This record gives sequence, C-alpha cells and structure tokens, in this order.
Amino acid sequence: MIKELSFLTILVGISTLSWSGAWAADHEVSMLDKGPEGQPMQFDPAFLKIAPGDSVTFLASDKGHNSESIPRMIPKTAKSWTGKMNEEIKVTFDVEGIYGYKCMPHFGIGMVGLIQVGDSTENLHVPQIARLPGKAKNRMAELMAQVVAAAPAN
Ligand SMILES: [Cu+2]
Repeated sequence: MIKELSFLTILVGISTLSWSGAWAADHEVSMLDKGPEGQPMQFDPAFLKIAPGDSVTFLASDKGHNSESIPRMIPKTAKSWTGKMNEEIKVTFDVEGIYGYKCMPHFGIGMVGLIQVGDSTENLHVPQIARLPGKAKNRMAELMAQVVAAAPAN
C-alpha cells in the first residue's frame, strides 16, 4: 500500500512539473570566430530545431559578436530580440515557426542562424532571403534547406 501511494505521488508530481513548463529545455548556441569546420564567424549550431516553450542561450564564446532577430524573419506574433555586443542572452521561444537571426557586425559575411520552433513552417521566409546582404544570402538558403528537411512528411 505504501509503495502504491508513493508511486501515485510521483506520477502526480511529474504531471504537475510538465504542466508548469519545468521540462522545457534550454539549448546553447556559441558565437564563434571560427566554426567547427574552420569557417570564419559562425553560430554553432547554426540550425536548431526546438520545442515551443524551449529557450536558447547565446554564448559569448568569442568576443565581438551579438545575436539579434532579423526583421520580418520571425513569426508575426513572436517577440524580436537584440543582444548587445559580447552579451550572453537567453531567449524563450513560445510561438511556433521559423526564426532567422544574425550577428550585426558579421551579417554581410554570413554570420546568421535559424531556429525552427515546433513543426510549423508557415512563415518560411524564402522571399526574404533575396534581401539579405552578401554571404548571408547563401548561408541562410543552406539553413533554410534544413528546415524543409525537418518538416513532417504529410
Ligand atoms: Cu559575429
């Protein structure tokens, strides 16, 4: 009887925790002078698929970078973010969809990243890619291809 009771207590405890969102994960993205394959100025990982309610901490692993959302490349009802230079910021993603972001000083040389929250690809910003500067265009197209791959096949 005591065993059964404690099992019940654990079950109730688990459902309460998940209800309060305590199980949301925090992911980490490093801001780097050199990527894992030697590419200059990178977010690592540059593409991330997370669940709604999860957060991402952008780590100032190397100096001289920031993380900020790209205007018109996040879901309409989502909140934009602008990290200061060398600032480690934690962003929580409640709205499903695709989020494009950049490092301001290295935008033109392709320091961009993409986060897919949930399975919605409604705001896939293919038209916006053409407006990105320099190498950000190609890099964002590569990342966008991973979103398509991650979408459910239905
Ligand atoms: Cu940078």
